[in-house]
Amino acid sequence: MLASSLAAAGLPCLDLSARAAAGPGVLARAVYGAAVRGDALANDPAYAEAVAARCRTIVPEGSLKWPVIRPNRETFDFGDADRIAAFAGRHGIGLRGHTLAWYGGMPSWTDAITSRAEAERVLSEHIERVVSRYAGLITSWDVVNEPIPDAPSSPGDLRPFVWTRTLGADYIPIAFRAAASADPTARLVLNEYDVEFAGARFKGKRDALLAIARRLVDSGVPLHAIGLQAHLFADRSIDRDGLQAFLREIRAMKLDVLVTELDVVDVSLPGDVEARDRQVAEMARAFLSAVAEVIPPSTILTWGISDRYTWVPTYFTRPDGLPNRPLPLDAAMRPKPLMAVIERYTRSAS
Ligand code: 9MR
Repeated sequence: MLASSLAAAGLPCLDLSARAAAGPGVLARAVYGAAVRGDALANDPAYAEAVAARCRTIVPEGSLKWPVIRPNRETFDFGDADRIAAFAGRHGIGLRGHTLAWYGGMPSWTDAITSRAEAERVLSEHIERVVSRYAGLITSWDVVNEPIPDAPSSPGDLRPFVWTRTLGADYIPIAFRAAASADPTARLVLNEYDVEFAGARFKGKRDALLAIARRLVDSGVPLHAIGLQAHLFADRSIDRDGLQAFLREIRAMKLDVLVTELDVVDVSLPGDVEARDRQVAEMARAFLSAVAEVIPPSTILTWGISDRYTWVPTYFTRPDGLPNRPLPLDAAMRPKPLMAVIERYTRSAS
């Protein structure tokens, strides 16, 4: 729907065919992209330039979340998301959607939903409206985001929020089916974090994610890929064996893998910038090499592109007061060692 209105407004639609023709060696590698902020794209030319130059796909960091597009029950506000879609169109960049069913920051009007029938109607209608608006433009959706608690008590444990309260575990297949019916061509992703580390809590997360994926696949629900958010923490270690065993199960289910929110939380690393950037890059390398050995990810996105705009300091400020450096470009848009690591696994934008 939006694709035709962009075309009518004279804005170019996506045409990745020239890029796709780059050659067989290149095709084996992931598409690189980043989460973007609409206000920064509009007001910060250096940032917009970096995104346009380096990304082949982008995802709105917040503009498609429920509190933004559904401030109240009656209103849909697509302003921010449309501006990001127009930016992607102007620059021939692909677009992902994030997210349709997530416990994080649900608007308070949804607290009034108590019956199963109403919940199913509101969730399905929301998804149909949002996904059909961007059908053909947003080619990949984080349909369900972070369904599993931080320390799951069993593989079936789900986060409590409006949809589990009213629909139980069924909210997940309901969401995927609604998304597929609104855009049968979109790739539908189940997205989660804390899947890669060593320790019982993280093994619990992998088991719970596999259980959800299996249930969907076994019942013929349209699930196409697992999104590994990959918010890496420098003070944790990657469980290479555990992660690879998990990925082999994913591969056996014939699902793709995307890295959807890569960054490295650097609170525990030394202040020295060179040493810190090196260790951040090394952490990402350890993770990406473990993943790519089992399933080369089709897409690798970082959660932001430049240290100028990152969620990390909101939760993880450094004890020495220095600015965090979790992303591939520094605050002055200069590439860091993390960018070089990502470039080994991705196709270049140019
Ligand atoms: O980076 C996002 C931040 O700007 C928002 O305030 C926050 C709440 O909507 O969400 C952040 O993004 C999260 C993403 O949606 C899901 N995975 C974890 C991300 C970082 O917290």
